[in-house]
Amino acid sequence: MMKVKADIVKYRLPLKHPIAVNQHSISEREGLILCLQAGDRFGYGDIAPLPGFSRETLKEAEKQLLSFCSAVNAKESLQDIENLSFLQNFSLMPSVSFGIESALWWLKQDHWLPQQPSIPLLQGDIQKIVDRLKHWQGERQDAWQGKWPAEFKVKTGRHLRDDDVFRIHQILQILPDSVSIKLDANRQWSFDQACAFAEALKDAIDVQRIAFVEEPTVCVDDFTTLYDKTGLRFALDETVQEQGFTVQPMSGLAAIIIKPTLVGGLKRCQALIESARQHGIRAMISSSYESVIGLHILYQLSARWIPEELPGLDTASVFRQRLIIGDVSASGAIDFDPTCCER
Ligand code: OSB
Ligand code: MG
Repeated sequence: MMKVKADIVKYRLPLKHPIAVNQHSISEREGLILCLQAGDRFGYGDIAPLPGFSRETLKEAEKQLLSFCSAVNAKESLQDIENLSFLQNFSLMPSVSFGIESALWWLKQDHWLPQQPSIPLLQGDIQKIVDRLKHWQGERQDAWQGKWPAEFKVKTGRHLRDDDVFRIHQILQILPDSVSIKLDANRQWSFDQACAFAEALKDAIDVQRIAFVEEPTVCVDDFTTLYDKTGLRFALDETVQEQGFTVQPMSGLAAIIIKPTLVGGLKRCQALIESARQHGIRAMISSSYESVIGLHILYQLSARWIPEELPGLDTASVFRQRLIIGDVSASGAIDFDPTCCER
């Protein structure tokens, strides 16, 4: 029987520019890495509540994680740990439950799947976006090697309505007809603004090229009304993070977005994906500014669970540091960059 050791590494990662997350502005990302070791095997989990999105704070998450570590260090084997009443209990905070379940999962992996590219996120200045897209096919350094992805993602709702329509119009004019875009309003529109946006959009472009808009307004009941009025399909993201959410078919519902850090453990995420599949609704994994450890887990889970969809994990470029030196090794071990973490 193999004894398992648990400890925690705290990290602090400066961002290249402050980012706005739901009325909060953050200039660095703080989190905890749960490190498990069993003989020569390692397992890591990333616990990083996102201010503005998570209900729990980092301090609260740390407290729960510390009691998990003490429980692990008092147990004899991995089997004992997986049977811990601690893990059966649903009161774990989402970020903690994601961290613990993924560290236990990581410990058991004997190989990694090749990393799929992620859906590119087009953010910020429209002129920069246009330049980037115009040079796309000449771009050879990234995962796309100059090929077009089937979809791009664009954030909306942060600009004036006409501005949003103009931006999307500009983007679609550069993209080949076969490429569509997903929008994300993060509940920033009122219902009237969302309708006005969709109507203006319909005048300018073929609305079928919009795969969906994530969370158009604060009220889920509006989404189907918006679809019935305008034909604009929608996806659920913040709604999926609410406690007790279950997948129910809704007219116009194209996809559910799963952010494991915010939704909770691997088991819950897998059940949501399964249930979306049964209803013929797309499901995709997406990030919430996790470190490269969290992103590695999300890439791997997406490739295993939803091989037919590319994940929405284009968030690594906001960080100034990578947290680890080199890549995750085949044995699962990693080397921390001591300049951004402490044990
Ligand atoms: O609303 O989808 C969001 C990142 C952090 C917090 C919220 C969101 C995001 C993203 C991640 O947009 C990227 C993606 O989903 O493609
Ligand atoms: Mg979203």
